[in-house]
Amino acid sequence: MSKFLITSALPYVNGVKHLGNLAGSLLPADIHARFRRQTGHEVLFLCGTDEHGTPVELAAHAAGVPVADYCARQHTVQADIYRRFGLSFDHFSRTSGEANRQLTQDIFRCLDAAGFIAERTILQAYSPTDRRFLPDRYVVGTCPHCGHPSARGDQCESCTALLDPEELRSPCSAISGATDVEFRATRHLFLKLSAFDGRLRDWLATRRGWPTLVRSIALKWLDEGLRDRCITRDLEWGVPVPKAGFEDKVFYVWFDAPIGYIAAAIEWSKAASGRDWRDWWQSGEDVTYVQFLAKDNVPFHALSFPATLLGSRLPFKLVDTIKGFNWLTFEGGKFSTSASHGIFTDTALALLPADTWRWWLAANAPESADTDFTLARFVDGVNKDLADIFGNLVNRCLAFAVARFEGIVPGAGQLGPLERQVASALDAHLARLRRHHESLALRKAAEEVRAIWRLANAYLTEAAPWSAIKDDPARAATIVNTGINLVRISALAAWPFIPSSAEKVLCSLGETTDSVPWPQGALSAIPAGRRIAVPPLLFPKIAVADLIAAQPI
Ligand code: B3M
Ligand code: ZN
Repeated sequence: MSKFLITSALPYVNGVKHLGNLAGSLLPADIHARFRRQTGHEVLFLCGTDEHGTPVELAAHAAGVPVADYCARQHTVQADIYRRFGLSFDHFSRTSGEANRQLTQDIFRCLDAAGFIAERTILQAYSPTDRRFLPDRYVVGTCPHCGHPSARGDQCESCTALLDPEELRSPCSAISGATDVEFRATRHLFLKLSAFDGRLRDWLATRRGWPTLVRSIALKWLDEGLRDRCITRDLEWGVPVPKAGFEDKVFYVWFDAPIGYIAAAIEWSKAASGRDWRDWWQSGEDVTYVQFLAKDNVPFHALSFPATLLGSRLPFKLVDTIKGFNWLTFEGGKFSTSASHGIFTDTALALLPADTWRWWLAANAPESADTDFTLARFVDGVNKDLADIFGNLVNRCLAFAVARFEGIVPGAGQLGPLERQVASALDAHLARLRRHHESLALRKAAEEVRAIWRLANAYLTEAAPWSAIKDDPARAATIVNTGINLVRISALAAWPFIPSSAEKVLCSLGETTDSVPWPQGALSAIPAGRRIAVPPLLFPKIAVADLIAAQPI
């Protein structure tokens, strides 16, 4: 069995994330990690909080606490939320940790020794009002490429272009709003990205299975010509630059953040014996590395991070597949942390169980286009899929078994044409489900799970054990036995998407949930004579009005 190294983009530590962050990297990465574990692969699933950079400093500043304290607190808050969402990280790290500091400095030294670092004098935004430099997000203005009015100094969120602050039109300070922004000369270090053009092109040509979205963003960057990137900043919070003359500067957040993926593995390795991070990051062919991230993160993962690793000449593995996502919008507008627009992950958990959100966000993942989250679509979708289809299947089948067979799985007699039909349809669904997971097609995989639930429901309706029981109890027993096995397979197929509900169903069937196997087509896995129970109501119907009443959104 091959090994899968899976990472989700590291959420900034600056406050609780919204559903868009969950939908666009964390959740799909978790679903894939669960699927790979389920199919018997060895998986290392890593994530962590991205704790450097101006967004974090700005948030700590706004909260009026020292940055380090702010990060520690917010890391715990996010880690707890993700645990409650069922995100099955093997380790949830922090980029401000010692491992990342050391590794970032080591990689920098290697890049410097290899001649890929250049010293240059640049003009940096400076605000006399604020009496400080304004790197990256400390300065906002109009995007020179698309005209977006609140582009940040490092990147335009609207068109994803990476920016240098002096390119912004009408710049102003994000701290004070001051418009007296001037540009002062300061010495900085650059990563010579332009030197990697050919190697990145050749490498990209060997990568398979990347979504068009990701490949086209990467190629667009190459075609426009890679520019050397400034990797240092005039800030106090960050990884210190280990070079004479630069002691008062730190690395740019996007230099150290992806290195945090490797540092996370190092920490994981140190936490228990018998683990070696090198088996994952330096072992070559038997590890497949898949990254999950939103489209604005593509340039860093497809170009600058690979260039950093290639240039270091250290034997690190490069990513095999990048799964990038479009945006989840909220009621027609952008989810926005700053404007408190949208549903945040802590609020979501206070309103409904994690699985309800997980299901909808996966089934409607913003894969080929942006997806608009509306309360009406959400409520309608989860009521139909989870309450009417899956919940109803579990309840009608198991309640009947409990009422008429005293909760003991009856033995199956002769299987009829209907059972054979169901078994072969099921095989086809499961094969497709596996292919969709393998090709990271989240929506299609969810559709296939739904199709399995429907198939099981249709079987019960057609076989009608409640009629058969009247004059052919042996036939009713066969149907109930088949139905219970269909419920098992439905839960196993659903597990990567809605793990906690799937586990409740499996427990009520007397199945172990220590490791959840891939659903095999066999409709006879649950032996006759086993005691089963009806799980508590899995998915009560929800209404838009209840959600708004519980938490005005
Ligand atoms: N924190 C950006 C983001 O959350 C950034 C990702 C880092 S991945 C190494 O969009
Ligand atoms: Zn733009």
